[in-house]
Parts: sequence; structure tokens; C-alpha cells
Amino acid sequence: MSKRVLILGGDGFCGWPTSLHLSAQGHEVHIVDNLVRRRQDEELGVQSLTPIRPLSERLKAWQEHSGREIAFTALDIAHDYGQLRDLLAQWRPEAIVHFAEQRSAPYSMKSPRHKLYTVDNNLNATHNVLCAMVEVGLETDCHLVHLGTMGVYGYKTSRFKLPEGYQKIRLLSPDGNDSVETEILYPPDPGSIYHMTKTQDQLFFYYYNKNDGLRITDLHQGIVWGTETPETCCDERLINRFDYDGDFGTVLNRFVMQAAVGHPLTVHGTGGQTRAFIHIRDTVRCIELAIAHPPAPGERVRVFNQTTETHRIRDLARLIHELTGAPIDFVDNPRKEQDENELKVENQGLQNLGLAPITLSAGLLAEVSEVAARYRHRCDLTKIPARSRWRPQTASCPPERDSDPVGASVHSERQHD
Ligand code: NAD
Ligand code: USQ
Repeated sequence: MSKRVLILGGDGFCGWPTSLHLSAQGHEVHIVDNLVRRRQDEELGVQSLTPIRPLSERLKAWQEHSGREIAFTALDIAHDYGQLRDLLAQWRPEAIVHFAEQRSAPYSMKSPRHKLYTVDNNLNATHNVLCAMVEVGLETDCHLVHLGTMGVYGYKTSRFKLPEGYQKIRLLSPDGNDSVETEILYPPDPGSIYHMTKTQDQLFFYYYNKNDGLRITDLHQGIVWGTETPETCCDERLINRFDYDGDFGTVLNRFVMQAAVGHPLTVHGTGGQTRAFIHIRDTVRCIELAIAHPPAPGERVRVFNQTTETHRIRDLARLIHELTGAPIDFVDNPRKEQDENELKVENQGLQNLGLAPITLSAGLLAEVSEVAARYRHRCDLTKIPARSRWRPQTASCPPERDSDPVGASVHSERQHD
């Protein structure tokens, strides 16, 4: 059934292919974005490996290609509350997909000001959406689908599978003679300031669902890999972004592009970290499924683990090495994280709704590699190393950069208008 879908952060890596996919499925799509991600590239002196076009050109190309229109409103959802509320009141979306947060863990750890920016942007963005939904009376007519992260659970080895959001526990009375069974949100264990904002988002959802009856799905997504979807590859003007730099590039896409440009594969530490992954084509499909199956009015926040497989980082490096011959470089880990962990994840929820998972294959890796090779001339090799460090910077290892994050400067300029 066709719905009015508002996509917050629809110009980004996940948001753009999702907007096109939902539009192709017949939904009426409206993108909201303040384009801060493009300005962050300028701040970092880097550009997407793929030549992404200005959003206006992307939207025109989509209209020419599909005959379908996607509307766009430029606004900062973390700071332009009134405009956001008025847009919701006028357009009355039936679903809101919320991608609009600062999503890089290394960027969130670059400097104190990057920490402040990430907390300010992400928490205000999420809270503004929830508050505005209540103010304009969208408690039951609208469904909020949020992109969360597997990182909210942390990466400690456990004997058990990570559940989908909630953990059954038994509370013991102080004397130990009585007990009661209940379910709580799985204890959060964030590994960066960015991941911490996602654990706080969960509490906002819990509260607004309990108090106001908002209908919410929180998708705990793993690391997204791949770059193109059927809709983004039908015209070069629709191409998706491909982040490869040390802040925004994620591990599997980085390894594939490093092999394509002749750079050693940058494994952090021992590479014993095990993480959850999902292909971008499954990301867009999961969001389609979540929109088609909203929680019932009165149901608690629904949580799905949006991930299809887990891999150890050094195994991924070995696989790319075997496929391409690229050498592996075990570099000092700039992050504070466990060297080795096991990871088992419950992920049946979305499969029960119809997801047929795409898993890692040489064919799909070759597709990413082909995109990376086509645009290798756009790569700046100096931007590949990850320089943002988790531990306090010292005189012998000073902060890499201590200027304002670009989103924060825009915000403070606006405050002085
Ligand atoms: P992205 O940075 O490419 O896209 C985010 C978009 O939101 C950008 O276009 C940005 O301009 C916009 N935005 C940010 N703050 C905004 C604000 N205050 N107002 C309006 N627009 C704003 O990120 P992505 O990779 O597409 O990730 C989208 C979401 O998915 C994020 O919330 C992220 O935490 C989550 N996620 C991503 C991955 C991944 O591997 N990329 C994995 C798990 C979860
Ligand atoms: N890593 C390397 N080499 C690299 C880059 C990363 O070994 O060149 C390691 C990191 O140290 C880490 C792991 O690979 O152990 C994953 O790092 P990443 O940058 O690929 O992913 P992460 O920082 O966890 O963040 C990404 C997205 C974020 C999302 C998260 C999902 O940027 O938005 O929330 O994946 S999850 O990992 O499940 O929390």
C-alpha cells in the first residue's frame, strides 16, 4: 500500500538509496536533510570516491528516469524545531524514516568539539522528531522507523545470542525468597560517543511510546557494505556515496577500495574484532518491510537487529587478500575496543517479515571492487589512515585537528542571526 513517507537524512549513504527504492515501490517520498554530510567532507578535505551529484540534480535525474517526483525540504532537524513541526503538520506523513544523525564513531571522537557536536546533533534531532510528532497529533496515524546500531549492545563476548532489543530477566527480592520475571532493554554498552547517542535514543523512544503511545520501530543495523542498489545504478547521476576516508569509511568497503587503489589493508590491532554486517540492498529492503509492518497502536517499541551475518575483521582482510593479492597491514588500533570478541545475533524478526538475506559473496565483492576501480583516480591516499584516537591525546600524540566541526559552526552562526 502506498504511503506518504518522510525521509530524514535522505541525501546520505543509506537515505538516498532508500528514498529511491521507496519511490520506485510507489510511495510518496519527501526528503528532509540539512546537507551537513557534504560539508563534513569539505571539513575533512575529502570527497566521496563516487562522484555524487548535488541533491537537486539527483532529484531531477530520478524524475526523468522514473517519472516520479521526490520532494525536498532543507532543514536542520536538530535546531529548526518550528519548521520541522510545521512540515509534519502540513504533510502528515504516515511513516517517518529517521537517518539524520552524525553516524561516524571516529568523527565523534576527533576532539571535544566533535563530541559536543555529535551529542547535540543526534539527541536534539531524535527528540525534536518525537516531540513534534506529539505536538501535531501524529501519535497513532504515523509510524517512526529509526536507524539505530548493533553497537548499542557493545562487543563483549557472551555465551548467548544478542536478543532483538529486549532481555528477559528475573528480579530477586532483597531476601532472595521471591522473584519476578520481566523484560528490559538489553543493557547498553556504547563504545564511542556516537554509539552512546544511539543508546540514549532508545530511552527517548521508550518514554514517548509509554507516555504518548507513539508507534516506533528501532532498527539496530550492523555495518553497511556495498554501494549501489538497482535504483542508484540506473543513471550515473543517481550514484550513491562511497566513503573511504579514515573517519567515515567503514571497514569492508575500505578494504575493497584499498585493494583497488593499491593500498595495504588497514587492520586495526589483531583484527580479532567480530562485527555484524548488512548489504546496502538489504538495508533498503528492511526499511520497506518495516514500513509495511508498523507496530499495532499500544504496542511497545519494536526492535529488529538489521543485520544478516557476522565476520571477524582479520578474516575479511584475508578474504580480500586471497581475492586480490593486496597485502595486509596490522596497524596500531586508534580505538579503545576489545582485541578479540565473539558475536552471536538473533536476527529472525525481519526475516519473518520476508527478508531473504544477501550474504557476502565473491560476486558482490567484485561489484564493489569494480566501482572502486572505476573511480580510483578520485582517491586521496593520505585520507585513508584512521587518525581519530579514543584515548586522551598527549603531547607526543596531539589531537589531529581541533577546529569546530562544520555542523556546529553552522549552528552557532544561526544562533547569532
Ligand atoms: P550519512 O552521514 O551518509 O547520512 C546521514 C544524513 O543525515 C546526511 O545526509 C546528513 O546531511 C543528514 N543529517 C545529519 N544531521 C542532520 C540534521 N540535524 N538535520 C538534517 N539532516 C541531517 O549516514 P548513513 O551511513 O546514511 O547512516 C544513516 C543512519 O543509519 C545513521 O543514523 C546511522 O547511525 C545509521 N547506521 C549506519 C550504518 C552504516 O554503516 N552506514 C550502520 C548502522 C547504522
Ligand atoms: N576497522 C579496521 N580497519 C579499518 C576500519 C575499521 O580494522 O580500516 C575496525 C574498527 O576498529 C572496528 C571495526 O573495524 O573494530 C568496525 O569499524 P567501522 O568503522 O567499519 O564501523 P563502526 O565504527 O562500528 O561504525 C559503522 C557505522 C555506524 C554504525 C556501525 C554499526 O559508521 O554508523 O552504527 O557501523 S555497528 O558496528 O554494528 O555498531
